[in-house]
Amino acid sequence: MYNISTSCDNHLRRFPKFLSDGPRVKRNDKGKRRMNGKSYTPPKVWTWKPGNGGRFASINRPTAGATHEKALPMGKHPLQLYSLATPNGVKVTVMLEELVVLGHQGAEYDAWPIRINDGDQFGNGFVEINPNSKVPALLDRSGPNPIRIFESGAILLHLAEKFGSLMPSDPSGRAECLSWLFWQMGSAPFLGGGFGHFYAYAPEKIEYAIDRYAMESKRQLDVLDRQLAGNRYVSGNEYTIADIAIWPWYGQLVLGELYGAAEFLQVHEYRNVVRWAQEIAARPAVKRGCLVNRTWGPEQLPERHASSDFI
Ligand SMILES: N[C@@H](CCC(=O)N[C@@H](CS)C(=O)NCC(=O)O)C(=O)O
Repeated sequence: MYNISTSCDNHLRRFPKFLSDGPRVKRNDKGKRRMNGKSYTPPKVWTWKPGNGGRFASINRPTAGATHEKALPMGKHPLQLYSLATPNGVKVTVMLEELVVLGHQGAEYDAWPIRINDGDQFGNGFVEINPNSKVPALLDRSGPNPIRIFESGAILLHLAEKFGSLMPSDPSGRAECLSWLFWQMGSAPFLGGGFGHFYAYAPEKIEYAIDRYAMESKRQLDVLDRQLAGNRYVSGNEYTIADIAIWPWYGQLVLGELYGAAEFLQVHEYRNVVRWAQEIAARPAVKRGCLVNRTWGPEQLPERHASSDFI
């Protein structure tokens, strides 16, 4: 049993290994790296230098596929989730907790942690359900044949359609909801892989990269702020999978929970986004969803098998 009284904390800030300093290497083998102010001329052919990925060096590599044998655990519910409480993982646990709150018994699920810092995403069992080796991934065993679903947006859509919930059914509402869902899928990599990486994780601060992605992140926040000026939720007056997808990234950002960048990006200026983010953070299912598969910090719930796992 775990207490869920606190709100979602910054997922990445709590990963001790993500926060360890990356190497400050200086390489001149053919191409020159731009380290500590020196310019970089790419060589003719790029080669992988293990260890030069800064804070993510231990899990980044240029090839796909399994690196080791590791079977996935299996629980009793039809839905088996393999994930971690990162922003992409939280989308799915929030969705499932919302469905349970709505009374969908079939949405009860077993959630298993995939410890991405330890390389669990490269075990053969996980790679079978997500060839892209990233959390979250879902196995739906409710039909005659198990269905695997990877990519958080695809999982949200699968669950919304399966339970007929959290996505409008009229063509116009559905189109608006899906447009924002896919907006998130396309936009967040600029915030996470672009801004977050260069601002918080890269082994050196590169002004060009930080400027470029800070500008784009602020533009995206402005897109959301304008949309939320006239709408309670992102795709209208209904809470949908668009909100569930967008909140763990942009909601957490304006609540000061991502990358320690609230002041740098002056997130308080996006008042409609802040209002929306606070409203969503207060939802009981969101609080629970943020806790599931959390393997760090004072409150953890690495596995979830029943609603009674929460206090
Ligand atoms: N587009 C994917 C992104 C998933 C993703 O990037 N997951 C990260 C954690 S938030 C991950 O598993 N990283 C491990 C790795 O890159 O090896 C989705 O939305 O599901």
